[in-house]
Amino acid sequence: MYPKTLKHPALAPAYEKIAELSALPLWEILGDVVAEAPTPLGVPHIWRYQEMRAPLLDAGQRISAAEAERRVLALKNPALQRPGISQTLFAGLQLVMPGEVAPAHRHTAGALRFVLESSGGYTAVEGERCVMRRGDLVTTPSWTWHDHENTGDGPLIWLDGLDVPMVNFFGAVFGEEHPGDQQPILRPDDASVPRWGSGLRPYGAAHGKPWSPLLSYPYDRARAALMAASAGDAPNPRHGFKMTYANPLDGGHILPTIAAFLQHLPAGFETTPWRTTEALVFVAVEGEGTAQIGDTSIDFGENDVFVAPNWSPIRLRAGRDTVLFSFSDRAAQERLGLWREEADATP
Ligand code: 1HN
Repeated sequence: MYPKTLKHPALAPAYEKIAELSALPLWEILGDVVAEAPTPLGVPHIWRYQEMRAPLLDAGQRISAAEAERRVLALKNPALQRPGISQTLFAGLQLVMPGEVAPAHRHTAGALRFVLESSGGYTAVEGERCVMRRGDLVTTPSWTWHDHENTGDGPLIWLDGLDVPMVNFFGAVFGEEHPGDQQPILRPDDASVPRWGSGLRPYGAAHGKPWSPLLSYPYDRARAALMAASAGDAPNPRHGFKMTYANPLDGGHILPTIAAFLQHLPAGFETTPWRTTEALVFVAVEGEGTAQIGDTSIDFGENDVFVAPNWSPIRLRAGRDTVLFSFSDRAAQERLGLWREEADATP
């Protein structure tokens, strides 16, 4: 409870009496409570897709999606006790085998899915099937019904990103199963894409939710936007070419807690160091390169997932032309007025 060396050791007997009253002398611990700058929580780490895929597919033979409810290998930060990839974020690799359904449920935690391997399938969200092709981003916001189905003939694998640790921290965890395995479908597939993703807002209509009404951000559209920026703009020294997945109604983030990004680093491009209070999870969609995160150097290739803890200087270098998807807790931090960045951080 107290630091090893007390600032005022002569007061130790008095502190014992105070502790008996379930109280603490703040003057002994103030340096921990109000530090000058954040201490990174968790460590930089990479999960290589080819190493993760084998045990995931093995689980696919041993336990059904229905039995598992969610067949997910949770990516646990080696320096954290709880199953989070960072102090604030959950990440996992989920597998649905051909013909399988991961049954419908809902929970207060919000989620995104970034598709890594697919020959056909979808996530149904609130009566709408969001088709899952490689590179597609699908969201299942807080308390929305969602189920997954593989309609292809090969494994359907995606990266799950959830705000579970944040929701746990607030003690706001609720969840329930849907009465059916699959929810009723009310609209055409990917209906939210033409409805909300065409640069028009329905006149007078209010969405009224703290998340994007666009539930699917297909990769072909996202990549085309990124490459148009890349062809027309100068690269940002810290990010190369980087786009934010945006709520089309207000330009905000996709979810109230989680922000997502798509980034192009041309072959040979090296970013200058950058650090931010957000914890960032990256997955390489295309290409390969090196990430220097704090003191750790990470070589990444296609589908590898790596994490940069909060306030760790990040430097990215692309070996080949590289596209990175990333998500972070920045949306929550901005809403809370906490988000900060530092551009001249030395790694
Ligand atoms: C969940 O509901 C899903 O619906 C995936 O696919 C991962 C991790 C923690 C808690 C709930 C899903 C999850 C999860």
